[in-house]
Amino acid sequence: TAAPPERFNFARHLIALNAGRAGKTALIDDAGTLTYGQLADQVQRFSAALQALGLKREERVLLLMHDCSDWVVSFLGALHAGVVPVCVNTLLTAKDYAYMLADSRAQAAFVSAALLPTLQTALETGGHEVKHLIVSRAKDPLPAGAHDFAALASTQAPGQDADTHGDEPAFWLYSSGSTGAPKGTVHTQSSLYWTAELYGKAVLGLKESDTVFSAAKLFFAYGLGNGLSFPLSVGASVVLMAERPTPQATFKRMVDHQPTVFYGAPTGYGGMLASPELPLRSAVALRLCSSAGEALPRDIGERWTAHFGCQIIDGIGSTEMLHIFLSNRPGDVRYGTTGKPVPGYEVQLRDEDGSVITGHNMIGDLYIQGPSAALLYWNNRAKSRDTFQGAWTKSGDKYTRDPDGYYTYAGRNDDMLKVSGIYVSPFEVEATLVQHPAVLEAAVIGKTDDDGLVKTKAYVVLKAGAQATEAELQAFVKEKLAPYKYPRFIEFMTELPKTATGKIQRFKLRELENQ
Ligand code: 3SK
Repeated sequence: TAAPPERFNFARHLIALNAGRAGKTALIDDAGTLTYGQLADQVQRFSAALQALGLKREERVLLLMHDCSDWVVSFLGALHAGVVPVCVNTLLTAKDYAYMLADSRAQAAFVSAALLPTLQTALETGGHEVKHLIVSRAKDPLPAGAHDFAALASTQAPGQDADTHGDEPAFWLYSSGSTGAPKGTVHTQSSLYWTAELYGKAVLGLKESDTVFSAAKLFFAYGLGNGLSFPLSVGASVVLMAERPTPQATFKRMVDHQPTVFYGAPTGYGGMLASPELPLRSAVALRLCSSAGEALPRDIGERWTAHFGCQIIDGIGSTEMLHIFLSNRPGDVRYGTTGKPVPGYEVQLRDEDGSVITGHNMIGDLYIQGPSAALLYWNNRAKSRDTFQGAWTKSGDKYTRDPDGYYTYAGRNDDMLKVSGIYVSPFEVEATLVQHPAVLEAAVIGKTDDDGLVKTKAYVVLKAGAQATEAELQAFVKEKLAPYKYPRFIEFMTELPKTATGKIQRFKLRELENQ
């Protein structure tokens, strides 16, 4: 694959690439469609509008929006202007956004009208002010001084792009760890190019004739490639959905818009297979499906293929590497494994001493080398050094490799849990549970359900004489943290297993679970 030129702007690159497709549908969202010509026009106008507002190259802007064409225009418009979008999860709390605003020192925020109240709480309570608030798809009058997204873009003539360097910080994604605050992961203009070339084109084989649909939202690294950089790099059409990817909502898009490529996570595939509304094979147009976020259980892959006649390409990526670096291939799928390294990336398994494992079926820590690695974590030198080790990036995952070269997931080497494809820190959930007046102690572990998927389970010891129900504690966590972090199961105990020094023995709880 040819390297991008030294001066490289990903938005400019896409506009040039699709110049001959002005009349072709680029984006289909819940409100309508945008052609490639309209998309290029809106991106260049929005870029000019940002510059007219006084936003400068390298300044950060918060992007907090539900998936729709405005998300794509905001992202590419900012990149075009050299302004750096900080793309954040729409499921978080005002406290989380307050942290991200202050950490990134965002100078503006692009926000969906439905998310404006949460953002306003973050701005009021967090102490970091933005100079401009740009609201997408507002039905009610805007707060004083705020701009309407559509009006703002339409008032400007299309602007000139910032002639950025390919290695210039272009956008951030927040990555969470088992302890500490989320880390602003700084990506370059060229990392989007590399993932589209190495994975979207070379592995998935996306084509101009495809219509793609991703249940994973654009604010996830997985969704950003799936629904933006990959399809727009081949001139394909993209279906965008603002609502939660329930089976019903997903089926509706599959039937109404006939996507040929679908991207999801194992929990979503499991939920769809279990749904009585699962459409017939003849009602959809799927030719290829992709999975990431957590290891795809073999049974789910096999049942999906038996029903729809198309394979699920399971891979693993990371926010740090931007997309998938280890994957199955169309025509070479071994369900139950994560496949082989994606050409253009090198992977190593290392033992506890850091030596590279050359043997087979031995568990090692997974390290990756490739051109889409992030530059660093913002404001966090210690964690940057620990993760970005020269050319190599530590993934935090454990893997084995079989004699045929296929890799199989063997867990995390920290305590992070992946639930429905999203990281959850057990410590954060425990720290929240013990804030409940009835809870003395709590320990959270991953429990594998009947589908082979990991769910959070909390073991809870109540204070003497206190009472609480499972539902009450679940609601308590949902109220304090992003709701997806609530423990799916709670078991009450009289005491937790501990070492002589009082440390909770989580492994004993895991053993209990897997008996
Ligand atoms: O979860 C994954 O495997 C993944 C895939 C692509 C991009 C980002 C991530 C975290």
